[in-house]
Amino acid sequence: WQLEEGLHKAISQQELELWLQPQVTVQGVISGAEVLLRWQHPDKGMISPLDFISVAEESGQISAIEEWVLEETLKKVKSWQEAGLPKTFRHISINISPSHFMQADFISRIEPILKKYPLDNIDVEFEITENLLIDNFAQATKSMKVLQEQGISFSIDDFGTGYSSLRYLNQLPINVLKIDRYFIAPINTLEDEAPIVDVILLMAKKLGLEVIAEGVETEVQRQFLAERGCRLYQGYYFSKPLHHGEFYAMICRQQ
Ligand code: G
Ligand code: G
Ligand code: MN
Ligand code: NA
Repeated sequence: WQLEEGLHKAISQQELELWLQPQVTVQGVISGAEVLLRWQHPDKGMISPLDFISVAEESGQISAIEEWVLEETLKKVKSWQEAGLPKTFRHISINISPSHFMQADFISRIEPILKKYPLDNIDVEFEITENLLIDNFAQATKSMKVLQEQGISFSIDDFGTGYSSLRYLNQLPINVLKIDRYFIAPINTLEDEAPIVDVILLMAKKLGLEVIAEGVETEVQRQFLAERGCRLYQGYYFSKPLHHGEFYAMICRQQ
């Protein structure tokens, strides 16, 4: 079967689903979520974005998919706000593929979606990668500044695993560094050493950036990070990504 053709159908026949993974504060409150796309294929079952995002990038369907993700996310959060959403829920982040971000009409296609669903008191954050910034510094800078004026904030996904140029950190409107789970996974005891994690936390503090640790799977890891001043976590220890309906039920229960 042809994944690329199937993907075309997935968009038009609403086989794509929003799943969300909670982001949790040091006080144990869900303050935000990352949107993670799922493809529920009628015959093949659930297909992971790992298997179809790269195909969508190559076939040019990534922009249609991520525009859908953005619009559905804003629509959903708006409806949650109307139905009642805890005030502690403050931000939602969406992954943006570099090949989508760098398209010439990216901004002109995103703007109407943002205007259509303005959200009060909730930050909309785009997760981008270091490589996007380094490969396209000038154009990415321009786009980020325009989007920042529309209220978008930015996080660097998988921080520490891309090319390491640091100049973008204080020249671009970046709000959050997401420490890649690769650096969290080896932490087994409170006595372990994690020099890269220490350096990222120190650098973020100096630059006034927030940090989210990704891939937090154990209480030891959570505590290790908390002791070093990291106050936001995402990972299986708190929750796997949940279907949007299940996520909303969970956040309402927490209240
Ligand atoms: O949980 P997980 O299997 O959801 O995600 C696998 C990978 O797919 C992750 O790297 C995640 O960032 C990526 N991903 C999930 N949703 C999207 C999306 O909407 N756009 C892009 N570009 N990547 C996504
Ligand atoms: O690349 P990005 O960081 O956007 O992708 C998030 C990916 O990490 C998703 O595939 C998500 O399901 C996965 N993930 C989230 N929490 C954990 C975790 O605690 N452990 C592991 N191994 N993967 C996780
Ligand atoms: Mn991400
Ligand atoms: Na990541």
